Amino acid sequence: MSATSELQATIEALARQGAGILAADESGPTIAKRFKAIGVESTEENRRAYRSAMLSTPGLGQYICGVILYEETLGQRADDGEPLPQLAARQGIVPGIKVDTGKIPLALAPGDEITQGLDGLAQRLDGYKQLGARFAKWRAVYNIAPTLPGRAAVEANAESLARYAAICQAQGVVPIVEPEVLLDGDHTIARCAEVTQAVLHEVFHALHRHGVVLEHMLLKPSMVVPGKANALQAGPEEVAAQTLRVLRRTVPAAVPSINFLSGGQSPEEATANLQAMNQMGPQPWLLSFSYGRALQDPAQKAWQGKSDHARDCQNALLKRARLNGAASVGKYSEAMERGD
Ligand code: 5MM
Repeated sequence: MSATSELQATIEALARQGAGILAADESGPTIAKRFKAIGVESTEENRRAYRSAMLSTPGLGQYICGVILYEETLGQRADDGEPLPQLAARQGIVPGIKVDTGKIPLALAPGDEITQGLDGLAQRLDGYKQLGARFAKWRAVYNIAPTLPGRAAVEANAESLARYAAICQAQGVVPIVEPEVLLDGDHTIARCAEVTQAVLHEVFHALHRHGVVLEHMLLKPSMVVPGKANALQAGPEEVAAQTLRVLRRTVPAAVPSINFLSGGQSPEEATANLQAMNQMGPQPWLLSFSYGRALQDPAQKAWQGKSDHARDCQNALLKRARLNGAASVGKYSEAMERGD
């Protein structure tokens, strides 16, 4: 198959109405933090057991079209020996892989960060493809403060995102481009809108410079929200209106699907915000989810590291997947929270 046909087939599977992406690509330190919160030690076996339980959830493929895995998970197996990427694919869930290697401080730009991982990326993608990965993800992070993010950080991260996306497409791997504007701080929603708009402008300029085919990529942005330390928080209608205004100004209609990250919103908030956006009339792109915490938090609380809680863990995950699937087509209502 040519790289173009591979990209087309993968994008069709990922831009599926009523479904979204499960972000299960927590790196070592992040999954250790999540496990610590439920009193579980982050051993390789615990990580395998948990991620295997999630991917074995009966019926998950109805609402989840793709899963972003961490490198370790790509090589792990379910209890019956089936490789986890194969288990996902059998459920109708396309396996993907986080390919950035994390962020570091941007030199000479205090408070700004840059994401690494471009060296040897083409070769790594070859290996990941052999293990079943068909799409990839790279996350750039932007802190908001009165003077942040600086121009250099906005430009450098856009350039890295675009180079990553171009390398992926050359290898027949669909890139998810994830510019995350963090919600830490006491800034207003207007300031978040200003920063998000500047970031997305720069990202799409860079994608154009590098010849990235917009039809064969997904965007994973943060929603436009006030800083979490701001006393004036925003409801779903305001979040939806502000987010859509920024997206309509910056994201070309050729991008098939926008899959939001949850960024620290509660599971219910993330679902309600997505629902509000999908209620605001037709948009040029699908508006769906690629949540990590907003899908997994209730599942982790139910699991508690105990194998006899695997079914509760799966039920909790399936519930959030189903509700977000409904929100991605504007059919979620708060009353659905009370169902099983
Ligand atoms: C699942 O978390 C992902 C990995 O984070 P680290 O590399 O920091 O360990 C993260 O990239 C995730 O895909 C996105 O931030 C979306 O997750 P949330 O929890 O924000 O929805």
